Amino acid sequence: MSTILITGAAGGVGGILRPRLARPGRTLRLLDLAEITPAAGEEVIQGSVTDPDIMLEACQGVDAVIHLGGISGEAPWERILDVNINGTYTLFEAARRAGVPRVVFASSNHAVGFHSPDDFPIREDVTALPDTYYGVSKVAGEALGALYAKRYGMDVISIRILSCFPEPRALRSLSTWLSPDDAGRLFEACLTAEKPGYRVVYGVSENTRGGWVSLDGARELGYESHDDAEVYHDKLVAEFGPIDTTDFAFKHLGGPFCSPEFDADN
Ligand code: 15L
Repeated sequence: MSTILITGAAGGVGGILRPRLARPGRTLRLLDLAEITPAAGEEVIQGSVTDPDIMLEACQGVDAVIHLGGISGEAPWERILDVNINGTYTLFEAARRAGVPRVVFASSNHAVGFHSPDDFPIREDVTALPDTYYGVSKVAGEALGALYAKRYGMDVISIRILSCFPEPRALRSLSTWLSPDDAGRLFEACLTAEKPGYRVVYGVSENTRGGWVSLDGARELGYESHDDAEVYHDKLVAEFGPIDTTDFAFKHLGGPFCSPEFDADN
């Protein structure tokens, strides 16, 4: 019997993971500001990751937390600071106080988004080069994870997710797509790997046009990709035109997030 708390469960990645992490005898406790209709094996807490009382209640009796909660793109600094950085601190502190042994943190490629193709495949231990305030919040979340792992002995895995959507959405995602089923396999590996300690891994499928980031860390945890964005190649080229690797989207790992014009409205 195990209970897994998923914060931000009403979001895109939450919706992808819920059916894929459901198991007999496992409870998925779903937390979000938005209303969620629970399926079998699920329970719901409506509230904010920034609320210490709600987070402490949500962490009671939990075997692992998947922390997806927060703003999933660029936003004004004050909002990023409150929701993503303070919210992630609040989650880790509540998990520690409730004795939760493991946290899987949804970090992002945008924590290291300014690395360029010269650095490909980007390794798990590269210098943080965030491309946005959002990316800074993911660096901060990874740092909090390291602190809580080393100081309090929690197992913490930060997954630098590339592009996790039902289907690849742009030419860049032919290289960066994390398919829904591969996401399920990766998060399950992070939940079940024995004594991982503190780890940083990348979350991406084994795409034909991939190789932008290392998959060594994820594979060490038992992840195996079965999917490849290439099956969407013709559809995307028909929609967006031929791939031009001199385009800005291909200059850095973080793609459009690296543009000085990229802001909260993008
Ligand atoms: C992310 O971190 C975002 O949450 C997601 O919406 C995508 O923009 C993704 O990165 C990406 O880089 O494709």
